Amino acid sequence: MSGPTDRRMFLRLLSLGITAPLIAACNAQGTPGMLQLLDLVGTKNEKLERWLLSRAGNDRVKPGVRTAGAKFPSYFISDSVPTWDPAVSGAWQLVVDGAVRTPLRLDLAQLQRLATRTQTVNHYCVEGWTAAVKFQGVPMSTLAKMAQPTRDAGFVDFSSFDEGYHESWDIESTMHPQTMVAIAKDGELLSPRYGAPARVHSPVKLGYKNTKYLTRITFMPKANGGYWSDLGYEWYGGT
Ligand SMILES: Nc1nc2c(c(=O)[nH]1)N[C@H]1C(S)=C(S)[C@@H](COP(=O)(O)O)O[C@H]1N2
Ligand SMILES: [Mo]
Repeated sequence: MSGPTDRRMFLRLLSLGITAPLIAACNAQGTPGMLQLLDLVGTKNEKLERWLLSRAGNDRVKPGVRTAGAKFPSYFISDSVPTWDPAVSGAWQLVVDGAVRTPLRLDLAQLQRLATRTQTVNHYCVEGWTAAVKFQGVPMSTLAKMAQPTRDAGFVDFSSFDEGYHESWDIESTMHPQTMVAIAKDGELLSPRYGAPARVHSPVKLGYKNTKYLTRITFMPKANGGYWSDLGYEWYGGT
């Protein structure tokens, strides 16, 4: 760490405590000193976060809070809205593979038939905003039941067609009842802004762990980082 900015940041971190949103994560980057510090805080934090997850019930939106609807922010790392073009790439499919007994290839119609869950939950972006959002989708536990992960599959990577954006997760968060592959928001199929045709969503992870423009779910014996995680944000990223 060096310089007055890092020092001020450090003091602010101390005063905020370790679970507060640290620095703008969606589109800004910290100085190298900041990132090292975040890494340190991250490792210490992970144990606590895992414990919190093991004790947590389901996320609930406070009574009276309305869903953000079209005001829900929209992020992607590509220069323009990532859009799947079947003429270029063929029909979109979601692949489930890796450490599983039954690899899957599902098209949107199949996912629609499996999309039994609708939930209004909070979305927590590390940048500091939280919004209520209504998603419909396939519980991750349903997909896992179909694919049958092997015993050593302690982690899952969610990857996308948005410039290779991906994030890997621990299996416990993946199997949380509120973790889903969402295909619809506010009763309509996802629009490209929000990650069409399918995206991960769960209130147990910070926004950046929720890969949009999903193409592949890979079960793995080891974590393999992620887009923001590799840039210094905490890998676990639990709420
Ligand atoms: N493919 C992809 N997924 C992504 C991102 C992204 O840039 N590309 N941004 C992440 C971040 S930082 C957040 S807060 C949420 C935002 O979801 P929204 O755009 O539907 O609000 O998506 C996450 N998933
Ligand atoms: Mo975010």
